[in-house]
Parts: sequence; structure tokens; C-alpha cells
Amino acid sequence: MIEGFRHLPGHLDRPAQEALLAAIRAVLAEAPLFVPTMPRSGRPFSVQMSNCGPLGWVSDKARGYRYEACHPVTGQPWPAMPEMVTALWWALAGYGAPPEACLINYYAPGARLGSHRDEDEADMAAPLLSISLGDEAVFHIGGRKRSDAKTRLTLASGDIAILAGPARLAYHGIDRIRPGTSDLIAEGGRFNLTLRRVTQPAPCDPQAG
Ligand code: MD3
Ligand code: FE
Repeated sequence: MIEGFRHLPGHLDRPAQEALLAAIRAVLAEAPLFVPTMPRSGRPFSVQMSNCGPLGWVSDKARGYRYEACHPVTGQPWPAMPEMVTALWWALAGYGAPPEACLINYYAPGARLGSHRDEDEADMAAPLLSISLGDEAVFHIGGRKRSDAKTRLTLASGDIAILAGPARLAYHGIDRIRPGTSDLIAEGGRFNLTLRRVTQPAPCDPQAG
């Protein structure tokens, strides 16, 4: 397993998972799930997405992967990040600047996310924090090269993963979800939240402190 990957199984108990799910549903009422498409091919993702926070990750055929301040369908700014989400970042990320994007992925049964690296962020030194809710996912993580050996593990409801250092640059993906393995989400499926720093934080001004 690559250095810098931390898995905290069951970090959120059931009441915390329910509270977080309610907060995510409130975000989705303002910023509905959309279907991103691949650059160039225009092929749709099987994962549906939305975001909260000042920036959101989007992708389409014409303009590719990028962060934007507004929802691609509604044109509205992304809703604020729920406080519970930012609190987890301050407690666990070990980074001195706040997250700027919280990407919400929804996997219906049959959805998957092919092996990729997250490299659309200017600040690649910041860690990335992932929270899983609902059905279990079969997750894989390899190394910096696509050909590096992969480790597979289950991400279950309430699990948190923190990617820092070398793991931040590793190939990873979701092979499949296991339908019916959680009753948290009434309609089934899985939500994953990833908290991300996007821009480089301004250096501290020594005279300001
Ligand atoms: C390892 N999401 O949104 S979360 C993504 O479960 C993404 O929805 C998956 O990959 C999901 O980009 C996996 C765990 C994760 C997130 C980012 C990583 C693992 C990572 C970045 C680098 C290495
Ligand atoms: Fe990723």
C-alpha cells in the first residue's frame, strides 16, 4: 500500500451518518445531481455529481475537467459546505487552510469510476478527505504510475479516507458498489464526499500576525 493513505473505518456512527445525509440532501435540493461528460468523447460518467463550497468540480466535452464557482445546469453558485463537513476537515486533514470544494459523487447500482489521478487542483500539497455513505464500494488504489500494483479494499458507510503525501498522486477508482449492503439511503446506492483544497493558500504575512 502506498504511503500517505489513511483509512478510518466506521469513523461516523449511524446518527452522524444520518445527519450528514440530511445535510447532503439539503445541498442537492439547491444544486441537483448532474451527469458530467468526458473531455473530447462526450461520453457520460456513470457517477452523478454535485458540489458544495466556493468551488465545484465539473466536466464536459467542450471544456474538460475544471473547477467552477457555479452549477453547470442551474448557473447558481454552489451551496455552502455543511458545518459538519468542514469540522471533519479541521479535525482530520492536518492542513492550515480550509477546503474549497466538496465534490458529491452518487453511485447508483452499476455505477463505477475508472482508474484516474486527481490532478486538477493547483495545490497538490494539500490532503484530500473522503467520506462514504450508503452501500459499500470496492475501491482500488495503486501508485503514481497506472501500471503500479493496486490494493483493493471496501469503503463502507461512515468510513473516512485521508490521502496525503505520495498517496495524493496515486491512481485510484471505484470498481463497483455492492447493492443492498446498507439501509442508510432509502433509494439505495452510495454517496461519496471528497473535500479538496483547490488553490494555493496565500503565504502568511509575518507582519500581519
Ligand atoms: C486516492 N472518488 O472523486 S474517494 C474522486 O469513492 C474519487 O467516489 C472516489 O476518486 C469515490 O476523484 C474515491 C477516495 C479517494 C479520493 C481521492 C483520491 C482516493 C484517492 C486521490 C488520490 C488518491
Ligand atoms: Fe479521484
